[in-house]
This record gives sequence, structure tokens and C-alpha cells, in this order.
Amino acid sequence: MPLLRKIPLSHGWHFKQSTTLNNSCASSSFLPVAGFPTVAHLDLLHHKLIPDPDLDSNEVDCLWVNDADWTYRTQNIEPVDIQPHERAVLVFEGLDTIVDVFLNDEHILYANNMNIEHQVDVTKLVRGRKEASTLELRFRNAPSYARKEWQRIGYKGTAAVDPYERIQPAGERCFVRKAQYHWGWDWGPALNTSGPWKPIYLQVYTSRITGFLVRQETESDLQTATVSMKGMIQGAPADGNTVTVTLVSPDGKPVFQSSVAVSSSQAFECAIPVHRPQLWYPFQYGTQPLYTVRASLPDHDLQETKIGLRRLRLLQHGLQGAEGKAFVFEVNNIRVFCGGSNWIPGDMLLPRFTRQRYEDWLLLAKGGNQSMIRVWGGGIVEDDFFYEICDREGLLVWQDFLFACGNYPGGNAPDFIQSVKVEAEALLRRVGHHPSLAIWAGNNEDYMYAELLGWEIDYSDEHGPWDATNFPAREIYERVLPEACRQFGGDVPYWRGSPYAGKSANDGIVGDAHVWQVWHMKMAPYRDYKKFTSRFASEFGIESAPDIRTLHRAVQDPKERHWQSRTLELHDKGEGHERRYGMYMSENFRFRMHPLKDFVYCTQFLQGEAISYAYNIWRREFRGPGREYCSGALVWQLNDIWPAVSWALVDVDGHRKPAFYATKRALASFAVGMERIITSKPNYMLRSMLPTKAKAEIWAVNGELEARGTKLELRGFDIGTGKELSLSLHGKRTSFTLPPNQSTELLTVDIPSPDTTVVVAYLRHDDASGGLLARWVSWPEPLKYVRFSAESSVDCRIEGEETVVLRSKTPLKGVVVSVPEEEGDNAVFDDNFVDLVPGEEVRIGVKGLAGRKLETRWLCDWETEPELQA
Ligand code: BMA
Repeated sequence: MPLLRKIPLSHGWHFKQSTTLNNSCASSSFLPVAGFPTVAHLDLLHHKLIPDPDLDSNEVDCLWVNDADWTYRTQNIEPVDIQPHERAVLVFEGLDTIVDVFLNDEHILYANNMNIEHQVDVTKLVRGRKEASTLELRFRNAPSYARKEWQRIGYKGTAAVDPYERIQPAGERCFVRKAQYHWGWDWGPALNTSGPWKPIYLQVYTSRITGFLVRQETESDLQTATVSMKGMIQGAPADGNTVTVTLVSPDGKPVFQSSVAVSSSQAFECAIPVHRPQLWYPFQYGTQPLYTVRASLPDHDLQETKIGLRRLRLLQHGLQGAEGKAFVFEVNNIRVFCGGSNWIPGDMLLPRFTRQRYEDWLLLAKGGNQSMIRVWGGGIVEDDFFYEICDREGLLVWQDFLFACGNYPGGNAPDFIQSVKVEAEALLRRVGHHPSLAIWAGNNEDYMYAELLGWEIDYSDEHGPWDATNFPAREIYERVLPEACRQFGGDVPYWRGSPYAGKSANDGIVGDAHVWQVWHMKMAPYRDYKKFTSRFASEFGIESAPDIRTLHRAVQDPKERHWQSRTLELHDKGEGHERRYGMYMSENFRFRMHPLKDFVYCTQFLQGEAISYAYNIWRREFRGPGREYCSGALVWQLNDIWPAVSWALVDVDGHRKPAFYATKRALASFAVGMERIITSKPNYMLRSMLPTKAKAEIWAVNGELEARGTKLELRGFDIGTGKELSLSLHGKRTSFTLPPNQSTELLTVDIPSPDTTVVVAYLRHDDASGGLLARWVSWPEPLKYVRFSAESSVDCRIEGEETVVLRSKTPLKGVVVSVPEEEGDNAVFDDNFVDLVPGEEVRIGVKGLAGRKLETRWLCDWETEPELQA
């Protein structure tokens, strides 16, 4: 009997606009698609029927596409020989979104959920057919469908003002199961795509395995794991009514093989014990061996899943001397400080997001010492590649279910709930086995919005039903999703939302927290990040410009290439960004926003400083067992989706911003941190004068699993002259054994003339090599009062092809080195945005320099321009 056949249907596709918008520009005849899978925007771009939405204000000129309807058709499906015992199934891996599907003019499918696969048995329509078949997909635009659904179901939330003054949570988008960012977000344009966004194929089989589900459980002693699997047989009964099950070790050796009986209901299951398993670890702690699990129906079908064995727990124990509970992920009995960032979808036009681009982004995050990436609920559950790469690289993934910042229907819309159930099962089945997957969260910020906008939420009512309240989606987060996770989620924990705190949405002492008191909400100073220390900060961030090259690409008209231009502001969608820049900068440092390169430097400086401060003080709070006051910090956001001014650490063209390097240093295996503390307050009658901070606390982090002998070296310099000052340590100990996997308080140092002194701390190996483990430079605060030397300059030397050496005679803050724009694209630096002190060489690895020269910027370098000194 023949094997299962998979016939890709990726040829002969054409598209056409089936509405009259924009003068019916794409409706007169079918045009060939740009590629397959696809969405209308990609095909229109290909035929030059829309301008590139990434550039200038073209987004506005493309808006009509969102409201148009689109037909996709292929007439080239060759006849398929289907034997009497065979079935033919059309598989649509993803349709975006509201669509009627016709095969040879017969209606075979109506679909309205972008997030799931659809299968249709078409045996009768294709068997025996001698001519080519035609498959036609008629898409209707999602916005108008969503508005009708809104009318039909009825919006329940209160129409209050969004306290973030940003996206309206009452939007139509909540009524359709389609990526929510397609309605535009505060970091991306509104491109509401339509089309067959994932592959379509025909599957012909006699017998096939469906619902193949593999899960694992590893015992606490890490000596035994159990791999469990189950599935169903469809079609003719299997030979001997058995399925062959195999487990192959990471090094390719079969460690288990057996024939498993298929039940009368055509189901099979099997549990395989694995002794002394090769365990999967996050990359900081070990390797990532992957086992292969196979189920086969010889001559018919073979299903294969790669799985990593690891013990995963989310610990929430009480804490010594603090309220609330820990929120710490433990992998193989190692408590992991999850430093990382949030992932937004990689592209507005998803079919063009390639595996290579996933690789580039995720390797970049790993290269930044990030241990966890959170896939945000307003996007998609990413392509399988994403999770495969995370498995291979040892990155942990926080995955939201696909609800964000909204009031979604609940028990009041049974058909919507049904679609959510199907979706949850499908997503859990598709990616739930990945060892990188550390948690499923019910939604992004919906509980937070409920509180902020005053929707009815009584946390003590755990039973519902909640459909009579104006927050009916609790049905989804508290019933549908946890139940789906219980059935299909294996050992991956479920958490109701991000953020969620049990008895509130975002209290900081239980669960995870989105720390938007800084930047959004009350726009608190970034030094208040310390006040908002939470058990696990799953979001916090500050906006900044991308690289100047990216900005120039976004804004093509030279006249518009300045801060506050209309075009540039269209590429900065963060509400109130201009007020926030002014406020945060003027509080902290002297700034200059013109010319555009100064806007780039100053906004990036702000972001780098703020993020660096938050990361360092929060990692300090990971103080060891029972004292994990903060166990995670995920910055909003890792990536960008278009050339934008946004919260991203890295711009859409892959240019790392200063904040990327600040997080990289803060998350290194070893870190040293300093914080200046108040030693005296000004006379009580005196206003507008800050307290004196003449001492600094110093701490260090050892992120490894062994204790480490270290030595602390401190030096002080006058900022204006660069003269070294002697620091008195009063005979304090400077050798420290740092316990593993936690922070340790080292000492407090007096700072002479604190308003004009920098102190640099070097953490070194306590051995003959004295090798540098970490470094930190402590500045007077706020930086706006600091006087740098009027002659400040950076000596930047290139050694060989791959090393940059930076030196300065006086202390300098925030030194950024880059290839000048006129020399082409930037090189890739191992480190950047560093502070310099006299007598020290900072050496930075670099790739892609190719003999080009470099330029440097630093804080207030513009003050060394002669006309400004006058
Ligand atoms: C967070 C996210 C997004 C948003 C970001 C920046 O809360 O969940 O909704 O893009 O803030 O405002």
C-alpha cells in the first residue's frame, strides 16, 4: 500500500480585488501572486499597486487595502490518482482570516480564525477527476466582519478613557480571531492583511496518525523521565492493529522500540521510561540534547517529534522578610533569573518572515545574554521554527495566548468561545512539546485593563459564570484555557494573564508585573524602577530612535528628517512620546534633539540608562533561595516590525541600540553594580536642592552554579580633570567568595566630592590572572549637573580587523562607537555604550568593519563644539 502523500498546492496562484476600493485598482483581472503563501499587501507591492508601507507616510496610502476583499485562485491542481481505499484531505495551515473556500465551484469551507489549521476531506471531489481542479479562496475584509460581530455579540466593557492614552481596548478587533496587531499598535502600522498566509497542501492517505501528542515529565531526582505519547489512527486499521513507537536518543541511538496496540476507538498511547536522561538546559547552565519520538504505521505514515527532557516548575513560595510570593522558574532544580525581552511579530506581512530572520533575531537575543523571550499575546503563536530555534539554543519562552489589551467576548458568545477552545487545543498541540516553552499566559494586560477601566472583576469569585458581568472573558482565562492546558499542556504551567497577581492584576508582590508606572501611567522617574521592583517584571521599557540609517530609510524626504517632523512622528506611535522625551531627559541629563543624529543619540542614551538601571537593581534582588525578590526582567521590546522610534532594543534592520548592550552586561554571568545612597539632606527650608549621596553600595552577581572567588578593585576620578582620587576603604575586605546563582552585597564605599567624582568598580578573578569579570562606573546623579571636561575626546584605535580600543583622559559617559553613515552599514560590536575613565583601555570586539573608519559619540559631546563653549 502506498505511503501517505503530501502534495503542496503552491503553484498557479493568482489574486484579484473583489471590491471597488481605490478605483478597483486590482480588480479587472487575476494577477499572479508574488509568492506562496501570501497576503494581499505582498502581491500589491509586487505589482507596484501600493507604495512600500514602511516608508514615509505610505502607511496612510495603503489603508484602503485593509477594507478591501480579495480572491485567491489556482486552476492548476493536477489530477490526483486516488485509490478506492484512499482519502484526500485539503490542509490549510493558515487562512487570514474570513474566508469561503470553493473547490471546483463547490463550497467546502468557511473559516474565521487565522490562528488554526483547517482540514477538509475532499475525496469525493477529486477522486476520478481527469481535469485540473480549481481552488478558490474568497476573503472578506476582517474589519467590517469584526464590526458586525461587535454589533451581534455586543461590547460589554465600559467606555472609559484608556489611562495610558493609547490604543482603545474596546476595539472591533476583539471580535475576530486574527492577530490583534493587524489593527495597528503603538509600535507598528495598521496593515490588516488578508490571504492564504501559510501553506496549503493535499494529503492522500490510506491510514494516517492524527493528534500525535508527546509530553514528558522528569522526576525531582533528575534520574528518570517519562515520555508519554498518544494519537489516533484514521483510515484503514493498522497492520496487526499496532503502531510502532520509537525513542531515539540525542546521539542517534534507539533507546526504546515497541509495538503499541490500537484500541477499538482507533486510539493508542504509550509511556516510555527514560533512565538517566540527558537533560535539556537553558543555555547558561548546560547543553540542549533533543530526543526524537516516532510513531509509525509501517508503509503508511510516520510522525516524529523532537523533545527535550527537563524538569520545569514555576515556584511561588513565601519570601524571607517580604510580602507576597516568589515567581521563579526552576529548570532541572536550578532557579533561573529570567532576563530577556518581549517579542512582537517579526513582520507586518508574515509570509515573508523567513527562517533565517527568526534565526538572526533569536541568536541576537542569545548573544545579548537573554535567557527568556516572551511572545506577546497581541501577535501570533509563532512559526514552529521559532520554538525549534529556542529548543536548539537553550532559550526559554514565555508564551501568551492570543488576547491583548481588550474586552473580549465570553460566555455571552458561545460560538466565539467554541472557536477559542479549538484554537487553544490546536496551539497547545502545535507547540506545547517544546522544552523551551516555560509558561502559557492567558492574555496580555486584560486583567490590568479591567482594573484600570473599571470592568467588574471580583477576584474572590473563582467560579463564575461571568457572562453577566462586563468582563465576560474571564470564562476564557479562568475556564477554557486552563482546561485546555490541563488536557494538552503537559508540565508547562498556566498563568491567567500577563500581568496577573492572584487577587489583583499587577501588584508587584505576587505573580508577574508590567512596570509601566515609568514611561506610561504616572510617568514616574526611571529611578523609581527600584520602588516598583516586582517578583517578575514581564514588561517595562523606554522608547528610543533606531539607528540613523534606519531613520533615513523611513523618512526619505530630506526636509522631513528632523525630530518633530510629521513623517517622523508617523513612525513613532507611542502616545505622548514627545512630552515624555522632554520630561525624562530634562530630569536626567542635558540633551539636544537637533540635528537628527542628536535625537538618535539622546533618546538612545535615555533608554540605555533607564534600562541599565532597572536591570541592575532588579537582578540584585535575586538574592538566593527564599530571597528571590525579583526573578525576572523582560524588557519591552526586543524587536521592531518596521523602521520606527519605539521601545525596541534592536531596530528593524538589526542595529543594536545602546540599551541592548546595557542588558547584555547586566545579564552576563558576572555583574557588579553600584548605587549611590543618600548621606545628608539639604536644609529643610531649602527648595530645589537634592540630597547629597556620598556613599555607594556595591554588590555583585554570580550567575554560575559554582561559588567563585573574586576581588573587588575600586578607583575614583575627578570628572572635570581626570585626576585620580584616593578612595578610602578603611581596611575593608576586598576579596569575596560569591555564592552561586544569586547576588551578594559586597561593601559600601565613601565617595569624596561626590558631585564631581566617578567611581569605577572592577570585579576580578581572585587568582594570579586577575582577569576582569565585570565592571561598573558610578556617576553623580542627576547627570544634568555633571560638568565634563571642555577638552573631552575619545581616542578610538582599531587593532587588527576585529578589535576597537577606546581611551579617554577624562571620565566620559555613554560612549557609542559606530561606522559613519556615509561609509555604509554599521559594523557589529560585541559591546558598546560604555563609560570611560582615565588610564583604562576598553577593548571591544567588532565584526564587519572591513577597513572602514569609526566615529564616537558621548554624553554632551556637543558641548565641546567651540561655539557652544563661548
Ligand atoms: C505593553 C504591551 C503593548 C504595548 C507596550 C508599549 O503593555 O503589552 O501593548 O505595545 O506596552 O506601550
